[in-house]
Amino acid sequence: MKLGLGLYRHMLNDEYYSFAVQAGCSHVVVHLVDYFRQGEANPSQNQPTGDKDKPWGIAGDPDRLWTAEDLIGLRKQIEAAGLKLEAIENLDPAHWHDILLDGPKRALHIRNVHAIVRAMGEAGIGTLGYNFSLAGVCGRVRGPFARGGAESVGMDGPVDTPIPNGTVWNMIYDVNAPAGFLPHIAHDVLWDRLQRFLEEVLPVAEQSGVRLAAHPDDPPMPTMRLQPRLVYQPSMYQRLIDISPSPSNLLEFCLGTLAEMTEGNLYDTVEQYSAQKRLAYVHFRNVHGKAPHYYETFIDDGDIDMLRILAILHKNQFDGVLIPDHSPQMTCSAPWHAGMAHTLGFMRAAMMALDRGFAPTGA
Ligand SMILES: [Mn+2]
Repeated sequence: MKLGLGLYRHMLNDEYYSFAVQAGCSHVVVHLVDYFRQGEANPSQNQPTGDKDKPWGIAGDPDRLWTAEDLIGLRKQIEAAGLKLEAIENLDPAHWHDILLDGPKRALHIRNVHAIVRAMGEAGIGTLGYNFSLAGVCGRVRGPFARGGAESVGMDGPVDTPIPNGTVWNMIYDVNAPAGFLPHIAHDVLWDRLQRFLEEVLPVAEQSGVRLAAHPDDPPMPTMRLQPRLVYQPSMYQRLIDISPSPSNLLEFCLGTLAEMTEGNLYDTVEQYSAQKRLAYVHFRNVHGKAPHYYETFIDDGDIDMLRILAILHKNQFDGVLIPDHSPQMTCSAPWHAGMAHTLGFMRAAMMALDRGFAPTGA
């Protein structure tokens, strides 16, 4: 297993690459979507949070796709810093909103995703994380929930405010959209949209040597903002996998989100999907509680026995990348860095112990 760090778009520079190397990382996962653009409720030195029903920010330029040239430049910069570029996490709503919404630009947006996947293949970037969701990561609150009063993110109940027109995936893709709200759709309608997306994109992904990696719905609720969600219980990941046996149909395996789900046993879930070799990479995060009442914790302080998780991954010979996902903000002048350094130190120690044969009980 390999240690990685997820970096937001504004962190893609030598200062953050040095930080990752210093913390013992060999890999990075990059976000190219600027979640924080004009998002007043969304501080950039934290994970993107927005407010309970305020979006992260404004999506990118619909006409400016990520090109092979852009991506080759990024990969070279990261390699020059001594790291490997493992994955790009998330598509920009500006480039694919009508795939999610089944809107009039759907065919164009499928071509957009094909172009991005081909560019990634050309640049030698092998994994694209995505999150097939209308409401996106939304409806959460911030507060001093974690150990010692550290600022963390959580949920304090369902969020049923409707999604305004021009917004999807918690970002605004059309600032001039007419007043009104997204019409409600049924779960199976959204499953059908995902299936069509995979059927049209997986062949190009395979040809390009790119793996698609699906994040579960965060927070994992049957609906958020009156719209259905797809993977909100552990068993629903199997439905996604069963859509296609393609080697490019994989998971962005988020432990925190899986632990927030109300059904199933997390250790059985990790066993089930890692034994099938369907994990592209892992979000290594801990939480306390279950949706819709949970909060994110320090890595050593939540409901999940992270050592037991690592032992299961090790047993099933997972050799991919683990990244911290999120951490509470530590009280100091660099809250994000301190939280990440704490998490990475824990992960590195746990991985070293496992390599030396220390096995946690219960694995
Ligand atoms: Mn995650």
